[in-house]
Amino acid sequence: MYSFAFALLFLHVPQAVFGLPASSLPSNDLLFPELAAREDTPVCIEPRMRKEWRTLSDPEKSSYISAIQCLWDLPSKGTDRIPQLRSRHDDFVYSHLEATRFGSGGIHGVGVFLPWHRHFIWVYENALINECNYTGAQPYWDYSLETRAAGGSWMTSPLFDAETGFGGDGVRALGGCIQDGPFKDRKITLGPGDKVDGKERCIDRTFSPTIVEGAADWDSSMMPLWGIEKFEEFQGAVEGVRILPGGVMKPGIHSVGHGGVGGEMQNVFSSPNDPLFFMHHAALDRVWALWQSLNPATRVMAIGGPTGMAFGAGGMASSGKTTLNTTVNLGFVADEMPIHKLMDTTGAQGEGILCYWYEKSPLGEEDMMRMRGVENLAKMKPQGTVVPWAQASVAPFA
Ligand SMILES: [Cu+2]
Repeated sequence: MYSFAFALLFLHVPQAVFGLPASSLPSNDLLFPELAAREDTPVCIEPRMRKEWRTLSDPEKSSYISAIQCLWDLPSKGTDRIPQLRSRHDDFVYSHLEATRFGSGGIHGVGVFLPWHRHFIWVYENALINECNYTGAQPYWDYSLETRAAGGSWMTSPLFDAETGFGGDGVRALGGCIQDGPFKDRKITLGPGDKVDGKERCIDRTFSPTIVEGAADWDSSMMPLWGIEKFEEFQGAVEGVRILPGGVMKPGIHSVGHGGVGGEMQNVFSSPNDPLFFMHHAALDRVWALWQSLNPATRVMAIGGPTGMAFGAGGMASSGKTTLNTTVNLGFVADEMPIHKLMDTTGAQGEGILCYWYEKSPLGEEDMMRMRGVENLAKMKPQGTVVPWAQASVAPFA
């Protein structure tokens, strides 16, 4: 059936349809139009385009930051349940904090890790748009741009700009509190740990600038991800810490974001207190979406991993197996959602509810990976064994 949605999406990507080489595509084109342009797409006509932070104009950056401030200034919708919640932003922090508690199986090191955070970002993005009049999409962060190989560095990242970004490092002598940028005067109360005691503190950061080298560069860190075929193996590679032959630790990119920023971002429970959390998890979600797009037939609906983690004397024990019918629970900020509805960012498969895609990063290496083909990418599979993030959180790259 040639649906209206199908036709509209084709209008968005004429160059791709007529087979011009990828290099002639303007940067705002859909990278993988075939994913978005399936004719069975029921509701996703115009996917939100999530862009890399540095491709936003200054007014776009400032409108995103203002929308976050708005969530912080809006009242909580959950005070009937949790009287300590002080703002709408707190509602999201609490959602993550509560879901991280192991009594519910947790959301890290388990099969719901990627879909849970995907839904979380989606609901947060919806709140920015629907409750704070934000007209853009959730931006993402391409960590590979901060590596030497890409001519960048952590410390000069535009993400940390005091005027147009999220502000920079904390000052250790001042309790690690951030001293510049739009959030320097924000007081947070949820956490640390899963504490909900209403005690005020600052947003703190403790940068580990070297973390991106050897952990987020395109050639040695990102390329080996694409050829992994099994979902659990892919999740482990992005979420956990890889132990290479000889004992060298290579953090997955989930650890790069949390460990590189440090401070509140290192807090497994309350890290969404730092707005960089959402840039970071959009980055991770994009990597998952790119991985899915390389072999949509098998990867878009691929899920697995344990449903819960329990810490015991013998380390971690897992229980159950995550399936497409396992639900993702964000507490009071969203309806409970079966995973199958969250697998396809363009909503076409699995009765999907999502509708967004990621615009190409300025790095431009995605085209290269695309051209190599999955068979060739599979030869680059990563080395070593993986320790899940929840377990590795006792290590420096939590
Ligand atoms: Cu998390």
